[in-house]
Amino acid sequence: MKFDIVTIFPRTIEAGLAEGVVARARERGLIDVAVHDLREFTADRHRSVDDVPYGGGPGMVMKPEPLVRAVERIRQARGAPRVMLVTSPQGRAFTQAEAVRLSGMAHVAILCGRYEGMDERVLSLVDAEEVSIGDYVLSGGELAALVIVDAVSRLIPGVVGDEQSVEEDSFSRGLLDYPHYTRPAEFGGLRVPDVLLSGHHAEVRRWRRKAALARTLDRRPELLDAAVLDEEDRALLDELRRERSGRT
Ligand code: JAH
Repeated sequence: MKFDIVTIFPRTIEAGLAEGVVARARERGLIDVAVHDLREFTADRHRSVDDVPYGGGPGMVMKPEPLVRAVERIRQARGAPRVMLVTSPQGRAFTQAEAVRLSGMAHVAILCGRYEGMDERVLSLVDAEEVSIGDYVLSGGELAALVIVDAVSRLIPGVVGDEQSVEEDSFSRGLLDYPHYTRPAEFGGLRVPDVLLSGHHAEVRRWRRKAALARTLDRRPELLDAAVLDEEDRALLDELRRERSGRT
């Protein structure tokens, strides 16, 4: 899978790709990430990438010409990306489902916003989709682009060693993950739940499922509306709701 990232901070992107699962995927040729310095597509002697907003007001706006020239270069040199993303707080939510959709694309480009954002005409001219990784303001889209590359790359076969762990990841199942423990069995005065030491695999599965449901109910109850729950899950959830109403 090919990614192209356009940014005024190419070293920030390279630093974020330099280690870990994504770096290994890149070394192994499973993903091909090209990083493009937006200033290389400027035409003036100051290499300007921003300008004052029409209509006045605070801040600066990304100029359209360098962005469109960068996209033209990507198309010539690397082929036409199937999806063009702009990272922005105004975008629709980037979710695990969106990561799955993108992982089926051969080529994705990401334009990183800076300042107050980019000239709105760029979005229609390059046919871009605005995506947001969450409801907070960053200093620019670079960290959001790295988040997208990471979440999408892990879904490409071979990128993560253990396929089962990818399938069982939080959100792949629509629920939060259950608590994890490793040795020693007692630490800081806290014991690992006995059932996990028991070797009763069916009991372990049931405990984990209930713990995942309990966490989701406590922390992200809205996820339960969309989660696909089987009969056992619904019984466990009823049990939890009864336990909770009994205790308060
Ligand atoms: C901030 C341009 N949803 C995360 C996100 C993505 C991009 C930006 N902020 C948050 C951003 C300033 C300028 C983009």
